[in-house]
Amino acid sequence: MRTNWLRSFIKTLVAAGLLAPAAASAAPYDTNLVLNPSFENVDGSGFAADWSGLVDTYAYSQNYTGAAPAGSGDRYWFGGAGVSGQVSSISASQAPIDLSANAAEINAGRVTYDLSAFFSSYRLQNDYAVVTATFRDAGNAALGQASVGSEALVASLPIVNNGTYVDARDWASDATSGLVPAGTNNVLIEIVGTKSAGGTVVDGYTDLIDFQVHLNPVPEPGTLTLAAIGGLGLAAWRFRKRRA
Ligand SMILES: [Ca+2]
Ligand SMILES: [Ca+2]
Repeated sequence: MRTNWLRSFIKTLVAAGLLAPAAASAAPYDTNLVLNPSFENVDGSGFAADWSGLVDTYAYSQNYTGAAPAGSGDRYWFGGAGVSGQVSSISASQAPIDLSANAAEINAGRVTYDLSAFFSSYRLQNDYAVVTATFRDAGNAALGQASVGSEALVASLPIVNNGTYVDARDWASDATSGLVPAGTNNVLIEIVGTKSAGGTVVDGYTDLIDFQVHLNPVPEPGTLTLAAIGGLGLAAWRFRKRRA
């Protein structure tokens, strides 16, 4: 009974405009929107929180790679068990980043993104990870995609002696940026790790995944007007000079 009374009271307040119904809050600009982006939040088995699909991580202390990137903590995503003798891929993703409350700025063409991550692999195997951001509309249909990481990137990584292996792979970052497509409602972040036919485990290593959106300023009409006036003045001066 008490709950019913409270519910009708809240309804009355909403109807009277005294209480706004809960609305999605805008995603913050200039901050990493990926949850557990460094895979440091793990359970006792090394499974990364906030990710679904393949959630296995390795510790840098296992010494499978070159030196850890700055600020990368203790762990990274590695890919997981594959199938011996076969090319195989494995993936992880997380709950989509909600940009529905940023729609006005996105549709005005004022929102850009940055996507970056670090990558490495197991020795000379060239297993690799790709991190993808898919821009989706309110019905979750893809409007566009951005990705970092590739087989070519991993193959180009320096080979170093890390004290355990003479042929360990270094880490390197990859980054891309662009305009958030008009109509974007949410962004799905996904990792796909792929291994070649050699080996068994998928060793497409990635860490420090970073996806940010940035709000660009509206051009100031005052500045444009002054520039236009300046340009007109110059044109008039040139015209006079030519006639003189
Ligand atoms: Ca990490
Ligand atoms: Ca492998």
